[in-house]
Amino acid sequence: MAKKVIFSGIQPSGELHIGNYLGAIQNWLRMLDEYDCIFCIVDYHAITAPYDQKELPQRVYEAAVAYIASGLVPERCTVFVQSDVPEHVELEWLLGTVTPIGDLFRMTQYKDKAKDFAQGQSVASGLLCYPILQAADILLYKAHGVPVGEDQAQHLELTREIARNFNRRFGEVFPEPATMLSEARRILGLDGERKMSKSLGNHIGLTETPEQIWEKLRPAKTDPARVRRTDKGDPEKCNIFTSYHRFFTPAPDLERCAEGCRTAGIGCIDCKKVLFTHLRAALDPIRERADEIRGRRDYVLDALDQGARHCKEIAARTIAEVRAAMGMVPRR
Ligand code: AQP
Repeated sequence: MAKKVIFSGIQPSGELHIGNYLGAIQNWLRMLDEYDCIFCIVDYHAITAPYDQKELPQRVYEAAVAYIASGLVPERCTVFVQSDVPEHVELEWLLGTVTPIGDLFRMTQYKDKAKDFAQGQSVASGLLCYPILQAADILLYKAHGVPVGEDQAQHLELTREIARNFNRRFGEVFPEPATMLSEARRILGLDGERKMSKSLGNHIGLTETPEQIWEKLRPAKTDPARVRRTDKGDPEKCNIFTSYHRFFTPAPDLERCAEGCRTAGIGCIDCKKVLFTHLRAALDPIRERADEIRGRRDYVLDALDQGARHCKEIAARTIAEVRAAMGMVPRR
């Protein structure tokens, strides 16, 4: 029996970070055997926010390197760049005809990201239509599930709504994809206040060196109650514990740090050193592999070409079906 299809993606809007890793990639890696997995580098999405076009090609390349270095290798899944399959944009347009505009304006990501446009600069309509493009990404492959972090749950709800609207109007074409939330639903940044994001400067990069990581980790906020080394704290109020330790540090060390925080038996710097050791155990192999494949440009580009060819075949079939359902039939 054919495996169920899983689709997901990350924007090449900056350096991939441990929020992307815990909220998306780690979850994807667990699905490689059970599902037919398609993972996209969503560059059409990345250009909906202000960006530098000179940097985009390198960002796309680095995202591909990070995917492959994390274990999303072409032998086990399909990795491709969104703009290599322009059918994504055609389907977005077609789905836009069954998407109420009010639904787009109520998306929290739209409201948050619209604020990033400078004062006086009008918000691009592409940002408003972002969730329709995301629905097109998923429905083009008739994906059964979409593994994402919590921030994307609202968009996934809208994707199902769009699929229902389409099916009701034009006949049963699309399955309704399930939201597959990761355990690490929303990793906060080093500021301890906002979601870790590529664009907020509050991230730990997936392929940063140990020196760069420690430089960021050492001064990062902990439980504000722990002003002096002898102050007792609450690990549940410490972002270092709830966002990072919890996911990277295995049981005996995790419990030792939590207890040490409650009793002031361990200082914040020593507690961070424990985390740093486990962070390195997870990230060193990814960085080393990235360093190795970064220079093997043909290997990386071949993987992306192979992915695009596979996706184009599926996309062409779906687009033909959608066009026919909507009355755009071949005239000869
Ligand atoms: N902090 C996070 N915690 C958990 N999951 C996260 N994801 C992103 N940040 C976190 C998950 O990663 C996948 C890809 O996200 P994306 O890069 O396409 O979009 P984003 O969420 O907008 O990522 P950033 O880093 O915040 O990018 P910018 O700064 O460019 O907007 C998704 O599954 C997401 O849930």
